[in-house]
Amino acid sequence: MEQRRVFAQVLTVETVIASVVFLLVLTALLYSLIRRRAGAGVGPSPRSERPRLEVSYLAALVVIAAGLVVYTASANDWMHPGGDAQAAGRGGGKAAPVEVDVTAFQWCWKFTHPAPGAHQAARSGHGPDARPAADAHHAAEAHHAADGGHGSGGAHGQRSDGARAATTTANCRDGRLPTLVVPTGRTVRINLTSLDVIHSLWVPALRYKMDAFPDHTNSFTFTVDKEGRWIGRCAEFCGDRHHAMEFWLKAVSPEEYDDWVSQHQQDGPTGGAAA
Ligand SMILES: [Cu+2]
Repeated sequence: MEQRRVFAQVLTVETVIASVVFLLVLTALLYSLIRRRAGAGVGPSPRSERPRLEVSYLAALVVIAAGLVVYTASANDWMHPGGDAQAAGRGGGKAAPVEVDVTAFQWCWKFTHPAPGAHQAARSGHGPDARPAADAHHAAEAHHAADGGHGSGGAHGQRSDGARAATTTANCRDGRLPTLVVPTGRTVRINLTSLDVIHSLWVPALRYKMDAFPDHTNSFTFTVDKEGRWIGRCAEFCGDRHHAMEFWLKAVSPEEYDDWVSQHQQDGPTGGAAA
């Protein structure tokens, strides 16, 4: 919920500053309208320009705008650290983050929870080429599940690159939404990509939002500190069924999460989306 707190603060500061600027402009406008209205007996000013006044309000606006940009960008950077800071899972304890690969597709979502350690092995063992290959494999499966029309939140394990992953998907039709299960109190790293066009993962209540691009993986980390269930949706218009492209984000206790993952791993590939 750290992200919700930080972004609520950013929004509050921006709203207050914007309101003050709006009120100042409105007041100046009303003042000049009333003061110089017809019948008030005040003629036009003989001066055509006021360079000092103009430069000073220009400077004030530049300072405000620059301050807002720096403040917003640094809050965003704090919530979405890159490079070494991200590798260390900043903001959520020292333990390795729980990884979830999220794949957006027209028009639903797929969540893959790799077996612990699978990501590290893939990164050090096969280099950057390992992920696109794995994603292409996921891609075929996700389309299969979506086209089959029976992916009602079904889950199954799979054995890509030797490690068993727990996967959930659905087709986002007739209320069949997939659920992204995460543990409370642990850093979760989402690795987000798309199979086709640009989508955007958005959980309005928690202020999580990140674009999903084809042939590219965006990552962000977050920690949910209480159990609950929140609706998530696609925030980037992506075609016919964009409006229906929703999912649930569900936070459960770490014990429940571990049970959930091992149960869905044990289901094996045959316990698939048809269940
Ligand atoms: Cu979409």
